[in-house]
Amino acid sequence: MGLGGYSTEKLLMGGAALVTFAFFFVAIVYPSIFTPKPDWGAADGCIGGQTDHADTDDSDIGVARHYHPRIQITIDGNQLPIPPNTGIDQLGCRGGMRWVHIHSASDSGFTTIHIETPDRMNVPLGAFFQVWDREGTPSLTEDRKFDINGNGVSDWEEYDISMIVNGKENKQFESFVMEDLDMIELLFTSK
Ligand SMILES: [Ca+2]
Repeated sequence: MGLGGYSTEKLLMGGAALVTFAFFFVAIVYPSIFTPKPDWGAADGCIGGQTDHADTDDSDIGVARHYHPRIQITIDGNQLPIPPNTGIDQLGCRGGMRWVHIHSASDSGFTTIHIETPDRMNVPLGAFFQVWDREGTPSLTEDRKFDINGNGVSDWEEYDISMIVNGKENKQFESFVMEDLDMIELLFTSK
């Protein structure tokens, strides 16, 4: 039996269709709901070193996850070198390594980013730029802070910026949550 002349089966099918429609509506209108929320604190993590925060004890935290996205940065057609050992034995983490760091770097291809965290975390690309000290003042939004030339001015004021992840254009930029083996290409073109 159904309500108002509709069979129970039709009501159920109608309900299922409505739920499906609602899902796609939300997915299209609010795609950010399905985007992982970045853990910005990941830039402050330190393995095995002395932190500058007396109230934290990061140095004794074990590493539960260790993975390797890769990055290549091009400015006006020229690859930007990333210094080897970025995030290792730096201010605030003497004798240790940031949770996000570089060992060896490539001048002619992708450089491997090492991410080592005590738990499953959503480490955003911007965390690497914080560790690298290539993060300027906020520009268009709070999250738009690339400062690839280290002049303290957000690159969003200075460059047209595009990003390709695993061959596809990506608009998340600093907020992009990196996964193992991601191939991240950042292209900066002077305005
Ligand atoms: Ca800049």
